[in-house]
Amino acid sequence: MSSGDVTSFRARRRVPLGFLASLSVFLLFAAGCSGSESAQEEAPTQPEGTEASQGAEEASAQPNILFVLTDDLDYASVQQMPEIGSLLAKEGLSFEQAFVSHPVCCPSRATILTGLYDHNHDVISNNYPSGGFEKFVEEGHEENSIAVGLQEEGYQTAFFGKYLNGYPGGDPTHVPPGWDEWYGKLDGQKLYDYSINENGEEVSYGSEEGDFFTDVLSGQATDFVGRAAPEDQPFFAYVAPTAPHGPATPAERHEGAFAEEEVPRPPSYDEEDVSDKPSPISGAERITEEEASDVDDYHRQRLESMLAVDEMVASLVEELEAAGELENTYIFFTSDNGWQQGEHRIRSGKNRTYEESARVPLFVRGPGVPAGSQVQKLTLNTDFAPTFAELAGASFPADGRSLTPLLRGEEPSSSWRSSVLLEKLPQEDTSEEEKGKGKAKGKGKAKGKEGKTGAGGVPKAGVGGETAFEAVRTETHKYVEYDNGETELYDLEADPYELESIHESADPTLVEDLKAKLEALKSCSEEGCREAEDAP
Ligand SMILES: [Ca+2]
Ligand SMILES: [Ca+2]
Repeated sequence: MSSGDVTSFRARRRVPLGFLASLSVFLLFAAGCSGSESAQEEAPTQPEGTEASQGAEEASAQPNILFVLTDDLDYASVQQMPEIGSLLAKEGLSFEQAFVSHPVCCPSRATILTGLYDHNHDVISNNYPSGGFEKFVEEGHEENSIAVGLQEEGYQTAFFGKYLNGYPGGDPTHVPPGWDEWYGKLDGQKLYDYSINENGEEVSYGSEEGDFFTDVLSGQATDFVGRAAPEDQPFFAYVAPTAPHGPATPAERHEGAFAEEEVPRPPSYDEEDVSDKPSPISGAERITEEEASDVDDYHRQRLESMLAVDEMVASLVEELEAAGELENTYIFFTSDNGWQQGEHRIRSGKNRTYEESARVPLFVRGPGVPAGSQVQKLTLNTDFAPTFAELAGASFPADGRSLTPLLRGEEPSSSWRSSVLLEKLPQEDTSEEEKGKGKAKGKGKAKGKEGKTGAGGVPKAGVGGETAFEAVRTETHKYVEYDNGETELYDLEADPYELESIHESADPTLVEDLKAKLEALKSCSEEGCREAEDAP
């Protein structure tokens, strides 16, 4: 992609990208030096042919990056995945306070690709004109995504799975700039009878067992890793399954695997007293037995649908190991948003400020990453792009920050953030996903394979439309301002399940302090965001 194709707004953002680093890579390649081991500018030049043996011990200057992004996976559910547990959590870091700023698909994915908060990337919902794929294109983000940045740094880049809601717009052969290989899923969330845009060619899949999307995705991603890992050129693979998002169809071999499972019942499940809560939660009915059964059914489906993702992770790790590149690869595993399943009487859904929506799983393993450790520092989905850039030896202008000091198990030299902004800005349109929230989805499709259990699809939310919000989540508190003027405040140390909003009874000094923090974050940009997040 030449810089002439870039809009001026984004072109401005591109300038600081580490072009010197990529120049040095180019010169080293041109001089016949072998690849990524030699790319670190200050490292002594390695004699040719030593990479394979060294790769097992330390990261090269440009390690491979494998990013696995699930869809609507909540923190509690991932703990039940055996391979992810043993291969990622036990072998890497678990980020225990990982959040997404706007807990819904498209805005979160736009944040991941740009490193920007919603108020800066302006893709604020799943649907055009306030959001969606077309808005992302219109804003010029495709030409300036982290993929473009990494490609410019010498990475071989590949995309697999769910891109942005509304993709591909009018052109099912559209391949965004920045990707050397592209396997973009078409036909929304369907796991049978869908197509994939495979490097500009629309390929259809049917309804046989072998067409199950997560398995097809796993095959394509594993194949790429098998081809790319032995090469000197480092790779960046973005692998985005649609599980466990509705219709949450399990692979046939996994049906019934969680037959005995029930949704966790934390104290916030079917919250006894919601009089402390803003509307519409304060008007929500208690969860009936029948509804609880639907919520449990759907939870089982979600867990079962995740098992194919769990196997995919094992397949990718195995392929990296076989190529001798496992110790030269950072593997990130996370989700675009969390999921409500009965907490605060919300039977299903996301796009809320509550922990179940905004908190996501995040595991990272890779060279120098302490195995089996936990990080309690606040991280956000704005951090991925700058982290990937720094791992590649470059920088990327973003609202977030690089997680690399945390990946090394170090205390960051400068201060770390003590707060993050959660934001759902007012929008003129309502997304299909939100409209559909009250309906059961995924019934009887694809010869009965999709959503065939019980009620079929997503349980009704049981709670009315969601109000726009801006909120600050600190290490100890969450303060929310809703678009309709209501507020909400939790002391997360005393009340981790968010059972009692203290917005009326809290010390006014505390409220003023949180208000000021939120004001500073609402319209922040880049360094301004980091300063606002770091404020004590
Ligand atoms: Ca999602
Ligand atoms: Ca309550």
